[in-house]
Parts: sequence; C-alpha cells; structure tokens
Amino acid sequence: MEFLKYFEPELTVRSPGRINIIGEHADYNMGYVLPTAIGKKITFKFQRNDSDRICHVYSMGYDTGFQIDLSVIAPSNTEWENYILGVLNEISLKTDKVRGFDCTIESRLPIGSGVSSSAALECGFAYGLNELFDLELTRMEIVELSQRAEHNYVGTKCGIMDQFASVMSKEGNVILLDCESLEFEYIPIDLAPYKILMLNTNVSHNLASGEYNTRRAECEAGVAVLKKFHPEVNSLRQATEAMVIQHRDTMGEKVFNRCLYIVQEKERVLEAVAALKVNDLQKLGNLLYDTHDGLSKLYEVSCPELDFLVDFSKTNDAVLGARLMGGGFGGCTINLVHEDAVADYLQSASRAYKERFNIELTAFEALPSEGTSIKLP
Ligand code: GAF
Repeated sequence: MEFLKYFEPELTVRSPGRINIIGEHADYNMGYVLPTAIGKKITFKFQRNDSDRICHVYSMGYDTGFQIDLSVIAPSNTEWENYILGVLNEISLKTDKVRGFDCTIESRLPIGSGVSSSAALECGFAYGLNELFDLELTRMEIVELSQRAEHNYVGTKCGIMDQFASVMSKEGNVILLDCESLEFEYIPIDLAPYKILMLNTNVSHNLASGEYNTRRAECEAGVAVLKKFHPEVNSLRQATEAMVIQHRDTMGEKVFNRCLYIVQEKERVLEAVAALKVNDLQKLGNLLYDTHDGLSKLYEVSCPELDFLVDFSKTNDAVLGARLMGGGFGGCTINLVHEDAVADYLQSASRAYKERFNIELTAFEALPSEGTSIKLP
C-alpha cells in the first residue's frame, strides 16, 4: 500500500516524553509521583481525508504504516500500532465524530528507555484527533483514555503518571501528583548549578511488560493481606511501614519486600518535595540513591547495567544522586550532576560502561518542558 508521507498538515501536534524525579511504581499504588515532560518529543502531522471511515497512520521512524477502517477497530500483532488502535478504540466508545484522516508520526524519543515514548504516542494521537474533529475532550479525559488504551490494547496495566505528565506538564516545573485523588501541584524546579543528566543503558530486557504486571499483582496481594487486619486499607497508599512489617510472615518474603519498598517510597517523595522547596539538593540526591536501592533490592526491577551506572556515579563527587528511572529492567538512569562536570563525567561513565558491557552509553540533558501542544506554523 502507498502511504502519504509528506503533506501540508492541517494540524501538527508535539507530544513529549517524561522524566520522574522520584516516586517510582508509586502511581498504581495510589501514591505520589514527581514527573515532568522533557524537550524530546514525538511529532504528529494530521489531515482529514475525504473518506468517512478510512484512516492511514504512518511511522517515519519504522518507515511503515497501516490502514484502519473506523467501523472495525481491533488489536494488531504489531506493538506500536496497538498504542494508536487502543486510543482510537477508546475514542470510538465516547464519540462517533471521528472521520477519515491521514497521520504521520516522527519520534525523537528513544524507545524502551524509560522516558515513556508509549504515553507520548497515545496522548499526542488522542490530542490530535480531539483538535481535528472537535471532540471536546478535556485534557484529563485524554490522559485517562490513553491509559485505558495501554491497558486494553497493549496489555500493560500501567498507572496514570506517564500520560498525566505528557499532557499536563508546564515548562520549568515538576508535578507533584497525588495518584489517589488526582490533585496536583506544579513545583518550580531550578537545580542550578546541577543538571538532570539521563544516561541510557541502551538495554531493554524484554521481561519488562510481564514483570510490570507481576509487580502490580504482588502489591495487590499485599493489600489483600493487610485488608484482613485493617479493613480501611484499599491500597498501599493507606498502609504504613509498621503495618507492612507486622504482617510480614503472612505476606511472605517477596510480597513483603514489594510492599515495604512502596510504603517507603511514598515517604521519600514527600521528603524530596520538602528538599526541593528549600533547595537542599544534597538531600534530594541521597533520596534518589535510597530509591534506587529499594528498586534494586526490594522491588527487583533493576538490572546489572542500571546498578553499574548508579554504583559508578557514587565514585564521583560531582554527582549528588542517581537512580534507575521508569519501569526498570533497562532504559535510563536519572543523575543529578554538577554543570561543570557533566562532560567529564559522561566521558568517564561511557568509558567504564563500554569496558564492562561492551555497549555504547548515550546521554541527554532533561529540561522540564511543556506538555502536549499544537505546533503553530
Ligand atoms: C511505567 C508505567 F507506565 C508508569 O505508570 C509507572 O508505573 C512507571 O512505569 C514506574 O513508576 O512507566
């Protein structure tokens, strides 16, 4: 099939990836997270076509596309298509206003690196259709339907953080999001003279999606135990460390470890926000290290490459803190590095990483940026 790759678009939408300062695997446990969008984005170009129900979506990066008949939306065997189809399916459950369109997608977001190219794909696509066909969806509806798309068409039972950050972020701020009430606060972030340096391990251990859902199930198993003794506990958000410790034997070691990490992480996010507000970057850095420790030893979502980079960072005084970021099992570490030392640090980390794993490290600076938006001509 011939696809339209280049056309004068009616609408261009830019949808960013995200970082998360702290609060990992906290969202589906109804805890707190501290994410923001970054400057790296996916660009969508849209135009309506003259068909009532035939749509074309083309990925410039994969150099391949697919056709969709709006009257038969169903999952595909190709993973990236399911992010798009899942969104179309969710939108079709809400409205019948969508008509035929052509769309091209061009990504500057490294896939599988923990900066949530998946949420950027879902949210940017949903945002674009909302504008193109006047669907009158609110930003929050876009966030929620994109999350459901991932659950229903991709199979990852993700929390709400990534979609929320992709759509709701504001330049120069992080978002303190309470994933239980969905109340949120923008917190200005100025880390000078430190920078947020992302180091990409360039590995993505393919266990990730299955293991992610397993972690979620393990947390739910912990909640089920706690609920027998504390009926008010509906999620780990309502649990305390003392409760988790008290019921350690009933939970069993693995579920206990998962729950312990989650209740400790909940406190760390609040401590990190307090530290940010008084510019105590040393404290913030130590909290990042504590989170990594928990993710690696208790939650067991790290891998040798991520552990290596975090350990390596501890040998350099210019780094205040580092941890794996995102779901885990590969992707990036987030590092708080003194601006004068970024280049040297990157050079030494790259050399050491290459020597140990024979893999090239890649890096970028993350700048807190605006969420999904229309690109004006
Ligand atoms: C992935 C998920 F999509 C998020 O919802 C979140 O749970 C994150 O992993 C871990 O914090 O990015």
